[in-house]
Amino acid sequence: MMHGKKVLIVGVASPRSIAWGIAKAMHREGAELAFTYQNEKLRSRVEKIAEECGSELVLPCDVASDTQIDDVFAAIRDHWGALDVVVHAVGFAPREQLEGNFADAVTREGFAIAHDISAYSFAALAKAARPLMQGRNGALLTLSYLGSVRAMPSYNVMGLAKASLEACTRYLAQSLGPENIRANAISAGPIKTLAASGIARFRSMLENVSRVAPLRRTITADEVGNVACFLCSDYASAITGEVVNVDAGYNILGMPELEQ
Ligand code: NAD
Ligand code: 0WE
Repeated sequence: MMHGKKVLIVGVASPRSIAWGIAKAMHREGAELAFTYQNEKLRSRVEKIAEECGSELVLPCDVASDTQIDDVFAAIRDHWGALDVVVHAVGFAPREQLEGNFADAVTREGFAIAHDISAYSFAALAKAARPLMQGRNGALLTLSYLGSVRAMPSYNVMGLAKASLEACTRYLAQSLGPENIRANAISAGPIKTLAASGIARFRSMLENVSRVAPLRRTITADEVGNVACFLCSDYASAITGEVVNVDAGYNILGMPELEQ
């Protein structure tokens, strides 16, 4: 599905990362991959994972830094000369933002950090990738969550940042569509990754999904990977600005079926 496509994956932190499920699926479908890591602590992990996909390009990138972003795309330009796909699987808010009641937790600084790292960074990567994506069927992909459109306990300011990220997907689609660059998002159901570790009652959220979702189960990073391949492949050449739910059907419910 992705034969010969040159793909940059941003957001691998562990073998459980959604970005890793996407990378494996894209590698299986014939893509060439480059990876970034957030900091030196994560470097060796990402290098090991990249090796499994035959990837030679592993670059540092904290998305809070404009110069690190520029350096990533300069390295890709030197190595590949062009780029087909960018996968953005990055989200962050200060830990205290994800605890308790929204109005108690939210602060100006927490709001700014959540939006900078989780939403602006998608636009920043798109801006930097743009010159390398000219004259090809370019595709940008990000990861969102249902907390963008529904109020959820504890997700708090991340819900606002994901709403901004989804709007960013639509504005990028409008902005870059004339250059045949598409932008889409996958809204994934909850998965136990590093970003989910330490979230209070995450286990009971997973159990709730398994009980009430139409498919009566949670989803896997590999399943997100398959949809990601489709959206970034030429099979999805007319889909842009879309948010695709990959959540075992959870989002369509008005009321869960009552247990007997
Ligand atoms: P993860 O912890 O494996 O990945 C999060 C990534 O964000 C890590 O690789 C981390 O290094 C990166 N990151 C954070 N701050 C960064 C920064 N300043 N610069 C560069 N990278 C930074 O967790 P995940 O669940 O795979 O998360 C990936 C994406 O999927 C996130 O956008 C998350 O919001 C989204 N998502 C997760 C779930 C879930 O339940 N796990 C559900 C829906 C959407
Ligand atoms: O987007 C996310 C989580 C993103 C996230 C996770 C952390 C943990 C570590 C952002 N910032 C941080 N900051 C940290 O310090 N998800 C979709 C997973 C998630 O997180 C929740 C959820 C779900 C689902 C938080 C509360 C409620 C539900």
